[in-house]
Amino acid sequence: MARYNPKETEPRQLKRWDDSAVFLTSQDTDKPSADKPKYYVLEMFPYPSGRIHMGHVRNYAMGDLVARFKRARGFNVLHPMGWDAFGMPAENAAMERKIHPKGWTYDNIASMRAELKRLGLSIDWTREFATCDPEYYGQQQKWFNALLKNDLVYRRESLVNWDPVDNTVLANEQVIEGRGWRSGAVVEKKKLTQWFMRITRFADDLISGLDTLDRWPDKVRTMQANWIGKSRGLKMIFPFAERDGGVEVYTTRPDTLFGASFVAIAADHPLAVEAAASNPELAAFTKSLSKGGTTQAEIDTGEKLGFNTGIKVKHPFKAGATLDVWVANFVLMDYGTGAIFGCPAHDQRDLDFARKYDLSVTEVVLPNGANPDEFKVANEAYTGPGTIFHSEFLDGLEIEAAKNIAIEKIEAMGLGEGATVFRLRDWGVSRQRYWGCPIPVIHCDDCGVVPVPDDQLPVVLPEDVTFDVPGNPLARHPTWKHVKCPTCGKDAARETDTLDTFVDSSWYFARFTDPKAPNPINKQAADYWLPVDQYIGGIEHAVLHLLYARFVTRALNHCGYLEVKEPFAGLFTQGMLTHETYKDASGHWVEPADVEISNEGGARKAVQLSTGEGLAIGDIEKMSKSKKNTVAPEDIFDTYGVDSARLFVLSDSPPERDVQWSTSGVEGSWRFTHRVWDQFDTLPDENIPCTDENAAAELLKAAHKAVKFVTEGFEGFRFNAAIAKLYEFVTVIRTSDISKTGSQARREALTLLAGLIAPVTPHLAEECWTRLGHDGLIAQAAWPKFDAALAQDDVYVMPVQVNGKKRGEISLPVGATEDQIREMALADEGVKRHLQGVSIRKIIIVPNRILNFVVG
Ligand code: ANZ
Ligand code: ZN
Repeated sequence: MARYNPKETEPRQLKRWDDSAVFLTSQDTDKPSADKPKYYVLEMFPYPSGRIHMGHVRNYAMGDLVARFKRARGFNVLHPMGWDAFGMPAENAAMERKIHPKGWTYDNIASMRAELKRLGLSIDWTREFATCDPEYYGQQQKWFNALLKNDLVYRRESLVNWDPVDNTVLANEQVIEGRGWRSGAVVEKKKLTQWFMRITRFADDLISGLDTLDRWPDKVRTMQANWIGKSRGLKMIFPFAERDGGVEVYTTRPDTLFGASFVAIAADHPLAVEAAASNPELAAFTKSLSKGGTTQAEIDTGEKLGFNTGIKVKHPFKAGATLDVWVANFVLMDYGTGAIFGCPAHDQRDLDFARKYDLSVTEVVLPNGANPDEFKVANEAYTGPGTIFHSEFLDGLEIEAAKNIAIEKIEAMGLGEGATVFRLRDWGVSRQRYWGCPIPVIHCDDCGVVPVPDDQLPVVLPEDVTFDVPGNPLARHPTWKHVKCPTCGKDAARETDTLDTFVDSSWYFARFTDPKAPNPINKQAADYWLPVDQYIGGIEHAVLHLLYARFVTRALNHCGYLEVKEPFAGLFTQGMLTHETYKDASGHWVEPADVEISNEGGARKAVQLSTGEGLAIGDIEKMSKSKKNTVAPEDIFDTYGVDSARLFVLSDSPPERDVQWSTSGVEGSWRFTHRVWDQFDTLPDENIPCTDENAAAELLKAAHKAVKFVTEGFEGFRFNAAIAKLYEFVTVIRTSDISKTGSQARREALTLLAGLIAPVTPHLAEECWTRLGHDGLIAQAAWPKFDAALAQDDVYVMPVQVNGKKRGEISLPVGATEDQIREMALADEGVKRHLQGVSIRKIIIVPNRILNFVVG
């Protein structure tokens, strides 16, 4: 009996797949593999950080399972791979280690490609590209200019987070407690002219499109809807008390107008700028606000600061009453109208502000059941339901009704109109960095912004750049930016901003459909392959990447590049990998590879291998470099083989949940692969006759049930449940007696088993296939079919209810008649007890489902 040796078989099978080019997808979308339906499966492409990690293994193992399964099921499958290769880490490496970002990136790609290839993924590698390839980003520059022409890209001044040490703009996410995430410098607010993509043009469509994505997790759809933040409210004017005109505010709570105690405007609101011009104290105040971040969390939790401008406005409903206009740091210019009315009793930020500056607090929403004479807010605003009070003509109304009446009244007074606004803001895509896609425009003093003509694209990054001083290497390059204007021929300057890397990843799935096309997108190929049927990736991309990709697809659609509007028909977000953590006596984390666990008398103990010291076992946490609780995929592949690693990450928990890596877990998978091989290895060559028809029938029944269960499990992303069934099936095979079943039934069972494991442990499956006597590849074989009659259960369990409450359960033979069902139910002890002393009015039987006695 030969022991299964993955070290020997895995490279051999990889070579067979390579040699026969089985995973290449036809480019020929005219005759797309004859009558096969298409299936596009894609895992979020990796950032080439240097090494693959266990999270990658899980993500790609899932995608590969789906790809192999669908291929076997008769689909024309597209399963490509590429690299999300621009971004800061390459520049950091350049700064810290004096390596060129390009060299660093392509070296990393080379080593990660080798690791991914070792995983045995059924990928069409001829379609591979990196987003830093000029062939890719040059095409991106083409569609960028098409968007510019279609007014979906524009330039404007905006307030940005500016890191004065790194000399760059930071995204909101990169500002941590008011400081730059890299430099630690206090971030400043700076006005810069930036490029934006007009994502807000599609705000409504991006919300309504969510309804069509019925194969997306609800959670992700909700997160996107919240991010886009559609709300109905009112834009209304508070007229100035002493002159014409007024301040326009945006509110979603016009029902609380009688509780207004002040009006507040953003520091960069035109009225604030005007007032500051003649008020040095106010000018100093607004200047001091230009520090600190602008994230929602910072605004909500940060200190509320204000300055009373002395300007007064009239309350629209209260004759003679006026409100002061303040400049406040929690009011943002680029949301709504940049001005609000504050109602401290029912908004926490307003309340914090009112308490700080001693402004009046008037309750206008009375919680249900509260006493109107006693209800007062203290330091917590009341934002719940209730009825309106202290509000004249709104008194006694519910909130929603009061909103409508207030809007009607303001409209009738000519002071405003009901309006819909979105929280979503246009996407700022300018980055003052080197390692990104150059924005393909030229600035000319006479002609303004001139797009680089298509026939002069790509605008390629210069390679002779320096990273020894902070700032943008493109801007300080001696020659690169100096060019002639393409329109008038005068001296002009290239744009030196590059694109946010989220732009690169917002269309790569479309480029994969024809990665060598001379235009950004080969429409025919894209229309054939898109949408992606199954997209798989981490939940951390629930908002940004997935929203940008949905937007760019709409923008490309708008410019005529493709037909679809939604890029991903199905989305699956897999859970993360976790591992126990270990700490030594001095509090340092210790990596699992240096730890031995023993189990003495039921107590788990950890010892550091390199020192022999005892270790403290800590919590199970997401694998991360900082806690050192990672395991290196290469080590696992070397020790247990690729198939065992794939099997473990797919089998341990439901794919949407976290999976805890453990040595004993992967050892279990490793043992299973051996057990499987042993069944094939011991299959006798000579024919052994069947001596017991029943035994053979039992074995085949188990086989066909397994095929049915696994097929449905793979289809429904219940990989772990399907694999559990495979374990069970292998046990049935092992414990069956071949001298009774005969070798023919055993061979049939094993043939089905080989097919079922092929998407999970593909190398092993090929070995088994060869062992069964096939010359070809199982990767090209059809998916096992089950015989419905054999796969059916003989008995099934039916719950029995009395007046809708479950009182018992009965086991029934398949095909039992209603009379038989009733008889069995009446004989059940639990049911009998509940039928005592009552009369049965009606018996409802839903065949195969449930029985209910209605009694009285
Ligand atoms: C008065 C009011 C009373 C408000 C109340 C809330 C509660 P969402 O739902 O997020 O759209 N707001 C409007 N524009 C703002 C800006 N530029 N910067 C900061 N805050 C702004 O939030 C809408 C609410 O956020 C608006 O409704 C406004 O405050 C505030 F009891 O108006 B509200
Ligand atoms: Zn010009």
